[in-house]
Amino acid sequence: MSLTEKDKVAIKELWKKISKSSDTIGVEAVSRLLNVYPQTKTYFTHWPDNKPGSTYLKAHAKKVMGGIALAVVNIDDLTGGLMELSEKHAFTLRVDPANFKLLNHCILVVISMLFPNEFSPEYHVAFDKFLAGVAVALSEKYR
Ligand code: HEG
Repeated sequence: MSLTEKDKVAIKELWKKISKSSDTIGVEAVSRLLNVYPQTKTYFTHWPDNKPGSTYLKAHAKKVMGGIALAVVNIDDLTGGLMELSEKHAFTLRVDPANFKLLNHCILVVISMLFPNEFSPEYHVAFDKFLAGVAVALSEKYR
């Protein structure tokens, strides 16, 4: 499922509108991930606090959204652009790649919640496809 030129334009346009709220999107999405899919909490047991106000959660959310920003920049080569991150998640962090889809879902929910007017059906479809591509790219090094 590759991104069309039209998808790429939509993704970049949407990112331009929402990236200034990147920190908020990240904290909301990661908090939701831990609450809605509590099994994901097993990866963060080394944090003294995993509540939405947690500095650990905030710092992690910032890194995750930095990864999304990196993916937008590397939209023409997600696999190459996210290679290092994929390696890290596969071999150092040992995150089950099924979890990427769970976080993607939370990110979409949060964008629609924070940007009810901007997040059109066209942007929604394109960004959903983009996040699926990010998940595939992050899963690349597992095989
Ligand atoms: Mg991952 C660290 C990006 C999903 C678990 N994640 C990181 C880091 C980045 C990142 C940039 C910092 C890496 C470093 O230290 O160099 N993560 C990232 C993206 C996505 C994602 C872009 C999906 C869009 N991560 C994800 C999911 C889980 C997870 C779904 C588990 C449920 N990530 C994870 C853990 C760490 C990172 C456990 C280390 C956190 C820490 O030590 O505090």
